Amino acid sequence: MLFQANRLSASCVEKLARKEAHAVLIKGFISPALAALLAEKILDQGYAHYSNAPSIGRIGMAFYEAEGNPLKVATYFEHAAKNIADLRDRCAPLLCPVDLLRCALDETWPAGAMLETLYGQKMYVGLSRVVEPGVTFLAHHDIFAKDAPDSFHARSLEAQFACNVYLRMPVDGGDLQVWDQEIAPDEFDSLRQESYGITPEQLGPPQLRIQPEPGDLVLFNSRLMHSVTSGSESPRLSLSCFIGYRGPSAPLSFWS
Ligand SMILES: O=C(O)CCC(=O)C(=O)O
Ligand SMILES: [Fe+2]
Repeated sequence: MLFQANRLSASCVEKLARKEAHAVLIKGFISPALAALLAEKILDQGYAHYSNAPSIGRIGMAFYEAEGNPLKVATYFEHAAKNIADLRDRCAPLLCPVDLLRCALDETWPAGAMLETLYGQKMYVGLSRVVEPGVTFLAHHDIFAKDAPDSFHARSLEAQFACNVYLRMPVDGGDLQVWDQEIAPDEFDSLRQESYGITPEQLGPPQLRIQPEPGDLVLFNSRLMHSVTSGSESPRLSLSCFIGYRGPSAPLSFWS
């Protein structure tokens, strides 16, 4: 089920946590005009590609990319603060939507919302993700404890939500698909083999298909299988992070 709200509130988070909604859509979290200006500024300075999903462009480094490799984990933390500042700088003097998201959730969630800490270090938040026309973002799940299996803190999450602010969308496609299906980590790893994901066809029809527009915010349960359909003509740009949920009286946390 998709829950649509006019603004981000505690009830959006509660609906996801109680599994009453698979996803929450907030239309116009920022204005389409601001989204267009930000997209231009962010892409202006170029971008790289995921080391473990080379068809997808990104600015910043996702924790998922470290794949538990101690040197890569060290690199991730080394660049965390600088990468947060880099997105803010690219947006300046305009508002950085990830900062708005962090404030909005802190203001609405009774226990507050803060940057995630792992191994005693502050994490990075605010990955810019670019999907080129014709590229399908394969079906996958995102589970923090899988990326940091040795961390009690990562394992203590009750739920994990993916959170995306869309800045630029292709002419057609670029839809987010969510399946009402969780696959156990080991089983998914044997299905995907060397790839980061599996073809959406392997899962049958999705439960939800969301066509975000520039400026929209979508939150969804990231443990459910999800994918992005290929788009036409122009690249798709979104700002992406995760929100960690540890129960109704614990702070929410942010990381990428
Ligand atoms: O870009 C999207 O719509 C979703 C991408 C995704 O896989 C995620 O946010 O975890
Ligand atoms: Fe994902």
